[in-house]
Amino acid sequence: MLVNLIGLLAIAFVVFWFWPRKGASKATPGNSEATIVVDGGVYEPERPVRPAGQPITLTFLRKDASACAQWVLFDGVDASTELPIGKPHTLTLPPLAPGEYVFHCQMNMYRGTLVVK
Ligand SMILES: [Cu+2]
Repeated sequence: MLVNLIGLLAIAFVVFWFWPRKGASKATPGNSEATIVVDGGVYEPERPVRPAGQPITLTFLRKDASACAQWVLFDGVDASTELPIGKPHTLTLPPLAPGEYVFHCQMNMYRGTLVVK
């Protein structure tokens, strides 16, 4: 019982400690919520631009039903995700250094470039 209470207090402390920072990064301008549409063999926009040094949220909307569009993978970033058809799907990338990061389908046919600066 006492152990549970201590555990709860520890969780509350962790949540309290990290909450303000999370809120701050969310409020930072530039991390726009634009959706990347996957349709007809292309990503639109093909060169989304996002700020460096903060988590990057990308929302993909896959309209393309072909199996080719099923996955999106990022070169040089430990991130990939399966995309449902017709439903927005959010992927969060870790903070990145300025540069260009190619993303593509699992067969490397659909290609886009994430520009971080
Ligand atoms: Cu493909």
